[in-house]
Amino acid sequence: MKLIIAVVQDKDSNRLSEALVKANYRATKLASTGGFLKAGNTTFLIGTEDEHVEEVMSIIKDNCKSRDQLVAPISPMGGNADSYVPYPVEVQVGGATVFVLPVEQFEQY
Ligand code: 2BA
Ligand code: 2BA
Repeated sequence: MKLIIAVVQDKDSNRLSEALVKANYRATKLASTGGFLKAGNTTFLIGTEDEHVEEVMSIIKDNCKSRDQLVAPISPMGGNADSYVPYPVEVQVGGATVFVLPVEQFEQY
């Protein structure tokens, strides 16, 4: 068994959870925050058998889009003036950042 951890954009999270339910996969959604943008994103935990990992990965790929997002200028107030960025910078946020971990034990009580 594997645990798939997928960090996706909030905009894609409903579509992804619907697609997972439709394909009969179980998942847990956690509200999370990106360390860099400090904006909300969604982390999916999906526990599934090894032979289903590929299908889950393609469901994630098909339902999550990468987008450009503007990073607000960093305020010099109370911070280091050297790192002050006076203009918005655009970064590309990926459709999904996915980790696949082995599961040692799985129980449901
Ligand atoms: P939920 O996804 O809200 O599911 C609540 C209950 O609904 C489940 O109880 C199960 O009885 C049923 N259910 C869920 N998905 C289904 C499906 N595709 N078809 C038919 N019935 C379905 P539990 O199995 O005790 O799960 C309780 C909660 O534990 C789940 O809440 C989910 O948040 C988490 N969970 C369960 N299995 C998981 C897995 N393989 N990976 C990640 N999270 C899991
Ligand atoms: P954030 O940390 O808010 O990052 C959003 C986007 O900003 C990233 O998109 C990347 O394009 C850019 N970025 C992040 N850190 C950067 C840095 N130190 N310098 C320059 N640009 C940077 P993605 O790479 O697609 O990541 C989207 C979200 O996935 C991240 O949100 C984070 O929540 C999660 N993530 C990405 N890589 C991760 C990792 N190795 N471990 C844990 N979470 C990760």
